[in-house]
Amino acid sequence: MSNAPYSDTLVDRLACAECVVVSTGAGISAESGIATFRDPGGIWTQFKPEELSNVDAFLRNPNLVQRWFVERRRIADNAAPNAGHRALVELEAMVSEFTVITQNVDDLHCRAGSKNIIELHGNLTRNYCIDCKEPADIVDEVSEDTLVTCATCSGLIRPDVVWFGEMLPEKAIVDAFALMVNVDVMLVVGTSGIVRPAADLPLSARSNGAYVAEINLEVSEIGHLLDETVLGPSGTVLPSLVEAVRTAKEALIE
Ligand code: BV8
Ligand code: ZN
Repeated sequence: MSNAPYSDTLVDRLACAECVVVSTGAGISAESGIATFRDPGGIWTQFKPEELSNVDAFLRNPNLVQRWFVERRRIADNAAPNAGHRALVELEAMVSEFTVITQNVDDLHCRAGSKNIIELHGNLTRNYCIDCKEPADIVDEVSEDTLVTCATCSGLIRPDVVWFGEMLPEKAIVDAFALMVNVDVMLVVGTSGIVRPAADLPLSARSNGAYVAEINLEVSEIGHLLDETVLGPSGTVLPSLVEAVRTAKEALIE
């Protein structure tokens, strides 16, 4: 057994897998400098989800929520994909059926070059009008005494992200659960496993016979229900794991 933080089983299962799914949360972007939600200093520790990421909060104080999302998009735009995001691009090239399912709204998987992405909670780079649903251009600045409104109907502009209490995009959640039927190996990277229905996906995969391993700094809320917890930062663990899978795949061919 090497001194790697992951098991030989995980490497072998990934090397032989036809269908691999990687589900990611805020933790995979932490090493890009984007604060997570629930870690000390995380986004929510400054605000409560009910304060900002829900429709009532937005209608109650649209300027605050618009300013908060413009700030979060600025942070995401100034961040770069890290070695963890890039390792998933390499893994995608090695596996016949590969999908990243992300809870993140920072667009970093797309910018890293991942091709097959399901965005469960939307994307900060898109905005729309709450009344006519027209897509709206992003704005770089919202001052305290203005509101960003729709050029077509003057409705309020909101980010295209899923707020608490809102349904996830229908196609995203249907496609995600459909993948859980035949997935061979699922990696769950950098998520506390608290937010549903995203946290139900790995459990569904496991009940269908997949090998499910999480990569996290600690055991998540669902870690005890998975096959393996790999402890370590995803920006270090993922590149090492993908290299080990590449070596194992080469050995299979020899
Ligand atoms: C819905 C976009 C249904 C906005 C977000 C049961 C079923 C259905 C719903 C519910 C349910 N129980 C409760 C609910 C309600 C709610 C929910 O889940 N609440 C939680 C808090 C209990 N769910 C919803 O409201 C969902 N809607 O299901 O509607 C419905 C039914 C009928 C009618 C109407 C509706 C919508 C949920 C989506 C909310 N939107 N984001 C925004 O960004 O502002 S959620 C938000 O949290 C982000 O998307 C984020 O990704 C997500 C989850 O957090 P994590 O990604 O896990 O991040 P976190 O900080 O928590 O954890 C980071 C982890 O990384 C940690 O474990 C840490 O150890 C690790 N880490 C840190 N650094 C590293 C690392 N790991 C590796 N390497 C590192 N370097
Ligand atoms: Zn409009």
